[in-house]
Amino acid sequence: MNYNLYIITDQRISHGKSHLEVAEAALAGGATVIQFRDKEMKDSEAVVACREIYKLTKKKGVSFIVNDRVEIAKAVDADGVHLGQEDMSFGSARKILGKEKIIGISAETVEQALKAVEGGADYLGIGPIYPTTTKPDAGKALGIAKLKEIRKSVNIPIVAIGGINENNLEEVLKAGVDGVAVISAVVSAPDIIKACRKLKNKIEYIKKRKT
Ligand code: TZP
Ligand code: MG
Repeated sequence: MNYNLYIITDQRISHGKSHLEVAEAALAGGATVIQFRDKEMKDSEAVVACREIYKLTKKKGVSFIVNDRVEIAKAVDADGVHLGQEDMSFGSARKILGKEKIIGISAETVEQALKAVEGGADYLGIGPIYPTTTKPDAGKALGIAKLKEIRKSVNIPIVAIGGINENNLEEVLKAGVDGVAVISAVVSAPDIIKACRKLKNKIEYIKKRKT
C-alpha cells in the first residue's frame, strides 16, 4: 500500500461537496489512499457512498479505507478500516474483516504504538502532530519530536495526521513517516485537485531527494 498522500473525506468542511465529490477530486489530484470518515451518516447512506468511492479508487488502483465503521468496510469490501483507541478492538475487527484486510490504528504514545504493533496492526496513524480544529476531541498536539520517538520505536508504516499542510509537510516527512493524512488542507480547499497535486508533487520531490 502506498501511504504517501492519505486523504480523508469530511462533508462538514467541504463547502457542500459530497464524500464522493471530495474523493473523486482527491483521486484526480493524486491521492494514494482515500479514507471515508463520517460519524453521523446513516449506515444505509454510508454504504451507498462507500460503494461509489470504492469503485473510483479501484479504477485508479488506490486503497480505500473506512474510518471506525467496520461493518461498513465489510459490506463494501473496502481494503481496510482505521480504528482509534476508543473504537472496536483490533481482534474483533480482524475477525469481521479477515486476515487479508488492512487495519490501521491511531496512536499518540510509544506505548499505544507498541501495543498496536504487537496486536498485529498493519499501519499506525500518529497525531495530532499540530493543532487541528477538524477533530475537536483530538488530544494536545504531539509535535515532531514525539513523532520521531514513535517512528523509532516501531517498524510498521506510519501515517502522520493533524494540521498538516504544504508548509509543514517537509518537517513531517523528515521525521521518517511513510505518508501524511490530510483533511482540511485538501477538503476545504477551493480547488481540491490543485491542493492535492501540490502536496503530492512536494511529497515526491522530498522523498526523491532523500533517497
Ligand atoms: N485524527 C487526529 S487529528 C485528526 C484526526 C482525524 C484531524 C486531522 O484533520 P486536519 O484538518 O488535517 O488537521
Ligand atoms: Mg475512530
